[in-house]
Amino acid sequence: MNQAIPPAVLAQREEGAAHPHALDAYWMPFTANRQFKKAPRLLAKASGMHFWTPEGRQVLDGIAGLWCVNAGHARPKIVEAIQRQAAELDFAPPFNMGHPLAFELAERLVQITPQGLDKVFFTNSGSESVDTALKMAIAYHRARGEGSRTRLIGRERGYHGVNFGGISVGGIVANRKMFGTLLAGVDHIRHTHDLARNAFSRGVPAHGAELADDLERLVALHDASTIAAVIVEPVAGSTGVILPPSGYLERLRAICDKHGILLIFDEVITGFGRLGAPFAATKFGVTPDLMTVAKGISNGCVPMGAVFATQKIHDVFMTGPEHLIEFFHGYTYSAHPLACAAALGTLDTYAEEGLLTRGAQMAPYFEDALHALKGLPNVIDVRNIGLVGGIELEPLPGQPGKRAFDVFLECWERGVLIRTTGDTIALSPPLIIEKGHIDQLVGTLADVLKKAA
Ligand code: PXG
Repeated sequence: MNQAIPPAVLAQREEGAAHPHALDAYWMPFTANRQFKKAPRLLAKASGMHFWTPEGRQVLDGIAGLWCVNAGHARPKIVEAIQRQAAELDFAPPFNMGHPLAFELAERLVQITPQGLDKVFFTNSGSESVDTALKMAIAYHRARGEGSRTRLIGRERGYHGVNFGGISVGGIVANRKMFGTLLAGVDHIRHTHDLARNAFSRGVPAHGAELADDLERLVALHDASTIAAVIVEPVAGSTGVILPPSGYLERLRAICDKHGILLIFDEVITGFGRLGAPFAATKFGVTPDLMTVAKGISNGCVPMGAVFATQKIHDVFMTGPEHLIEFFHGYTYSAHPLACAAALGTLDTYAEEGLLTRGAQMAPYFEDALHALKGLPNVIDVRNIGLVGGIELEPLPGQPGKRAFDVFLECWERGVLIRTTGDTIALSPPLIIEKGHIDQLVGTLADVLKKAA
């Protein structure tokens, strides 16, 4: 066999085996590769609230991995479920075939989703969920006989993953600079970030519900008959922890209803207990027509995402000859058995420990700890909801993002993992967090902010 492999390739492989920690081959996602490879930050083990480096240094996880490990790391029920499933049924084709766990998981999920969201379509990530939901919205209108509704509306500063649909409805400048013209027929309403009126709000800010009326402006411009859907994150995470102003989501819902536009909530980070309720939709009492999730659905242990749809949307597809595919979409790994097993273990863990609402109990303590950072050098805003925190810093002149990134590096040195986006520090700890962890997390941050001044 080896004879078929060119000697140069073999030599390279031997080199790789001789240097298992060589960093060259791996092109890292959303990372400053050259900077990282000069001073790598490696994680080798995780349990509960902590990571450990290969050298055995303990690091407190202040961001639930990446907003996903909501039940904490290496939870026994989830680990066992994955192990068992790998030996039992490693893969089953999801097209034309099914396996029992997929159906069981779907039934379990719709028990905790907001009422009305009764159908589940499985994907493997948040990005895939978003593009699936956008396609569903367009196809729904077409199936109803309103094929002119193809326009998609997002929001400035929105983040909806990295696929072409998601970056088109998203409102991130870097995507527009790097990836060309994106999807046609997309427009955006204004974002709701308003430091002048809302800085240091506790929970949802008071000002800005009227920003939902921006949708009326786009309806006046494009006409409702061309608009399929509006997609927003109920609470935006990736672009700096931006909360919906009081009354904003209700108003958006009302305007969508008035014009027959579908409302999509992207709950990839807000789903599964992050805000102290099972979903943001539950928390705010506003139910979308479609809801995208990922991350916490499987506690981040095996990639998985999903789109929830109303019965009404689903049923519009269920016409025509019964032998034909109703929704021409799906992934090889939709409802992967390992992901389903992980998700069922995750739901059990959430239920047993009350994690989908535990954030509400811990939120007042978290809020007080965060708002004690007010007055520290360069802190221009503190925002919080459930177990999400945002601390916005005054940018260094001419070097946006640098001040917050330096804080990230120093926290890492001190054994605390945080996340930064621009000059905002984002905190989203596992929902099993205890008060002592909050003290360590925010205390370390306070020390670093004082030292960095
Ligand atoms: N929608 C939202 C609202 C997200 O937050 C995605 C879609 C895409 O999910 P996938 O699974 O395709 O990555 C996300 C992802 C951060 C950060 O630092 C957040 C995400 C991803 C990476 C970093 O805030 N969210």
